[in-house]
Amino acid sequence: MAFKKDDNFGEWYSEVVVNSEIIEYHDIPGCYILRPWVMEIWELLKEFFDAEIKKLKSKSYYFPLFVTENVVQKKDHFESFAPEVAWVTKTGNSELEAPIAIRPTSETVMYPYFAKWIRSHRNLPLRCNQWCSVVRWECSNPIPLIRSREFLWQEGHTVFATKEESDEEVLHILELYRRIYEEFLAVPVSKGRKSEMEKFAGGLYTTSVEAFIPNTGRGIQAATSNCLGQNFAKMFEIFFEGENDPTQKKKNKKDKRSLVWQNSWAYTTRSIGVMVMTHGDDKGLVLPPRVAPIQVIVIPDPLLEDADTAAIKGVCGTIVYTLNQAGIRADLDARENHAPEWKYSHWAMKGVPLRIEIDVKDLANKQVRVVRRDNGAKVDIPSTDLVEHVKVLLDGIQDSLFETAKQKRDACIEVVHTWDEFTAALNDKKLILAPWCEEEEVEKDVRARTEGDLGSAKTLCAPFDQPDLPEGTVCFASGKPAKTWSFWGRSY
Ligand code: 87F
Repeated sequence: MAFKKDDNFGEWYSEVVVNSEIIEYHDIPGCYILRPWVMEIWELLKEFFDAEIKKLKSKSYYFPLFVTENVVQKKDHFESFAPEVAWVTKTGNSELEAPIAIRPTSETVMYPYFAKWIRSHRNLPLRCNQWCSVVRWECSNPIPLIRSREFLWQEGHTVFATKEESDEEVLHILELYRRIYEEFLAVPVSKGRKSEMEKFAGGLYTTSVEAFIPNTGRGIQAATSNCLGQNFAKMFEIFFEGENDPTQKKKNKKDKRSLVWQNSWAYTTRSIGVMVMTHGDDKGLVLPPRVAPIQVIVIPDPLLEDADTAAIKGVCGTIVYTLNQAGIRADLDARENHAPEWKYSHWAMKGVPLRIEIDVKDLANKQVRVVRRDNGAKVDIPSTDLVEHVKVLLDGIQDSLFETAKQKRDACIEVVHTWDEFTAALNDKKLILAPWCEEEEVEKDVRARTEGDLGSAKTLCAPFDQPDLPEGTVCFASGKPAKTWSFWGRSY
């Protein structure tokens, strides 16, 4: 590695994602090739999340990549996003009569069909999820996995008869997102509610999990779960005929139909970028065991004589087999064109949590040497109870990566009460927790007053986990009575 994480974080990140073989740059700026090492991580996350939402009776769909023109432009809510929409204007040599948009998100593709499919309360809830890629032609500086012009995500779109069901699901999904980050990627996040300025404009309210990158002092939206209320139902005329329920609000007195309640929620391959930024070090990637495509790499050590070679390779093969049988993702690197030291740094670069080395001496002692990627600790373990030891080590690495990341993140949180404390903390790359009046004008004003080369400060979320807000506490920016504690900072 030519760059160090603490010296030049941006260059370090670009180097890590390429050298660890997760990303290759493409000739179109902002577009990247996702190689097997990152696709396997994505698939492990997908396996967990897909199984969880299927327990909630979510069904898989696939809607077209293309959106007609009027559908993107007529809806006010998407107007602000318009500059990021990519268009197809030509097929072969002929101009299209009407340009076709490439989906930046699928509301306008899906909801006309929801209106068609939903007739009565018997059609509800409708729970739809698709795994796909979307295109947002961003012009700000792209970062692999973090801000790319095409990215992979899941988008869930659900429809309910009541607000209660909708509210409950928003939080259930948000908890799944927290688990993806904290239990799989070992990245600490805060659950909370987005401000009026930062929420999805088309919806009623937006909840999110927010992560923080200490090196750059930037917050990053890690995933969102939106309650859309009935806004889209009105726009797309999605009604259902209920049972005779006098409490249900009707469009008009004669109308037996009610508007549906909707949610939408998504997380993307950005999650893996956040994980790389959080745990990576000057030797490369550091993977949490639960998402590591290979959890244990077994490397035979220098071979002296033919007899030793065969014996060592044999033992290595048996170890891999035994670990695999126990459900551990282990693999053997038996390549003869590379020295063991080369293999050590290769697998360190790729972030494999544990490496097992075996040499002649180990062979004789019926033991193996196990080396941790996260802290370099080495232990000699009897071959006989390897499986148990490896399981304990992998769990230990998973916990320790999370704890270390959480300590680093927590050390960045700064509670401020005044504007001066706020700007000082911002310059200090802190994750700021401040009492706020929750007025949109004040957030606009904070953005304007902090504008500069690094971008302006904005709210990340109002964490659900609120500290005490004593009577009389005032907003750090406006001096008006504070309504909530909110996280502020620069962000990705
Ligand atoms: C960019 C271009 C066009 C974000 C965009 O949060 C439209 C959009 O609608 C856009 N960038 N958004 C908001 C996406 C909202 C919503 N979509 C479904 C979600 C969850 C998944």
